[in-house]
Amino acid sequence: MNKTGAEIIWECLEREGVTTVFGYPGGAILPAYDAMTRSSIRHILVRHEQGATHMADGYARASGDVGVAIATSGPGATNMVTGIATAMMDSSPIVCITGQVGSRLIGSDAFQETDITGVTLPITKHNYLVTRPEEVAPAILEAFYVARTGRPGPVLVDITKDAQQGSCTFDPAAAEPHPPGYRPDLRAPSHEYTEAIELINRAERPVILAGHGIILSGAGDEVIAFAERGGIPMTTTLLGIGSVPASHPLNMGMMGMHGEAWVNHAIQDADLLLAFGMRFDDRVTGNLKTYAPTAKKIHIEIDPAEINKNVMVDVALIGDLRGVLQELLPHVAAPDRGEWRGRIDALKGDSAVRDIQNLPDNGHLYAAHVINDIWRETKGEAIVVTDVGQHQMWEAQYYKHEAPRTLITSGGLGTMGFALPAAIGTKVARPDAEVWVIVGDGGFQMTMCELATIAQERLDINVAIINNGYLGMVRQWQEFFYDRRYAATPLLNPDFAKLAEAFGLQGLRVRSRSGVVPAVEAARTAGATVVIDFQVEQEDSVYPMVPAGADLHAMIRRPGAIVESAGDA
Ligand SMILES: Cc1cc2nc3c(=O)[nH]c(=O)nc-3n(C[C@H](O)[C@H](O)[C@H](O)COP(=O)(O)OP(=O)(O)OC[C@H]3O[C@@H](n4cnc5c(N)ncnc54)[C@H](O)[C@@H]3O)c2cc1C
Ligand SMILES: Cc1ncc(C[n+]2csc(CCOP(=O)(O)OP(=O)(O)O)c2C)c(N)n1
Ligand SMILES: [Mg+2]
Repeated sequence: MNKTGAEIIWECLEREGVTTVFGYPGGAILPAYDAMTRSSIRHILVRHEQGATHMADGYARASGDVGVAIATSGPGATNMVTGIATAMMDSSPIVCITGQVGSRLIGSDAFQETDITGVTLPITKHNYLVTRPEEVAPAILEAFYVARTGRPGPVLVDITKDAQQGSCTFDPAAAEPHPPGYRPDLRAPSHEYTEAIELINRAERPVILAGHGIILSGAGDEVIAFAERGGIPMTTTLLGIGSVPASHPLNMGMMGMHGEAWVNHAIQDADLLLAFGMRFDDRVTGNLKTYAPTAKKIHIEIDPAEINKNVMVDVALIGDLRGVLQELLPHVAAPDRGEWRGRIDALKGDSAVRDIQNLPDNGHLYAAHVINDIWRETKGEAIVVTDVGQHQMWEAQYYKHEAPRTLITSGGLGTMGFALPAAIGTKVARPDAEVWVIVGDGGFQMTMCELATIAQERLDINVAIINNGYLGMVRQWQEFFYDRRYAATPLLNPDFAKLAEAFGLQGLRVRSRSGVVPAVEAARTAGATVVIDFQVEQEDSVYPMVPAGADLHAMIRRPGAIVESAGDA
């Protein structure tokens, strides 16, 4: 059947099961927008193309499906760059479709021409420049295949205006994806399995490092079975939070720069690290020279490029985590590792049961209180989308996630401005879920224009602004490492509650601890978006903290233990 390139775009999206796209129109993508009027797909008009990419990313992280963002050429496409890089760093599957100037104008500095495939080459898993209508279907179908298979990631398809306007016969069957040289299904040789099993069964002090790959692979049950069988304690990365329930007795909490103190000590004392779908980020390892010095390391990972990249490992099992664990599981022995777990418990001391809510109200409102209250009120069942900074770390410490895909956060790129748009994508993917945004006063102002998108789409999202009057995480570094010279970190903020009202949304302001629960309840029952401005302690810091590049066990501890999150080991 004869169709225009523009029509083929929507046919292919429908074929891939896409129901919603996030986008912003402009000249070079106009033919596609015109054809959209004949498609069943819902289009959400964003207020900035960065927002579209974070929405697609949030959609992907919340659902496990591919998220889709659309923009015009030039500034529309370049506005997507931060969102694409964010998705790339965190292995999130999105497809971005951009309009491009007419193929005969390419290279002429035409109006709104940017070489976006050149710009995004290092931050996409793959990208395509499509100049003919015949290439539209193969490129889009292949883009989805590449985005979702193997290690997921962002793929960009740049389509010239004439390729959208021209027609060709459309045969989806002929357009089946065959990317040359792409091998998402590599497997480790069997001797690596034998060596892994020997190391596992011999280990006296093993620790499982539970990463984002568990969520991407859907391997939570296998990881729990593995841990329970071997009596092996687990710790999660930031992006691994939710991969195994926070309440599982073998789950020790988060590792790394702002992880639990006892976890970092356990890693440094371990004789075996089992890295499950995690990539040894520098926030996780600290100084590589002194990282887990006594531990053998087994890395289970889908992307061979990650093996021996940061940490040299003894055994590497390449493949999809779930499949690899299913093969290993029957061979995992169950020696008594009670002594090892007891040693870790001793490191926790009283702090493991400390309950910040029961500390006397000293007139100060701490971010930790707000987040802990949100956790209690939502019974840990909400999907929380965080921005980047101190509030992000406090969320990781104080909101206990029980299920995968319930914490959505930018880990690798640490993109401020991520939360609000990513929450929109999350809510669209999971309309029945309760969605909370936890965002700093700084990051909120980077993408707060998307409140208009929320209003236009009548979405019900709860927004908690942790307003400390500072670019808090940077202020903390200035406090610790730059003699408290607060260069360019104090913020003069707008009235966030009034701002929400200007968008037609409800705004609340909370300054005291007693005001937290009523505001949270009001937001939960409003049936529409409520923005709460929580005015918290301005100069609080996140503890413990491993200074960048320091040894993992060399943590800075809270001077006076008021609301410390980790142990006093
Ligand atoms: C302010 C700030 C502070 C931070 N502090 C910390 C901290 O204290 N602790 C911490 O942990 N992080 C912290 N982070 C986050 C950190 O930067 C990294 O993003 C995070 O550690 C990465 O976690 P990950 O390796 O599990 O996930 P990813 O980076 O997403 O890596 C996942 C890995 O799994 C692999 N994979 C994907 N699919 C599969 C599959 N099917 N099977 C097998 N493998 C698969 C991928 O190839 C990849 O190597 C911080 C970030 C910020 C912004
Ligand atoms: C786009 C972007 N610019 C700069 C930074 C560097 N940075 C990391 S945390 C932070 C401060 C965040 O402040 P705020 O949003 O108020 O959150 P808080 O730390 O106060 O909770 C900054 C500037 C970043 N991560 N992202
Ligand atoms: Mg702040």
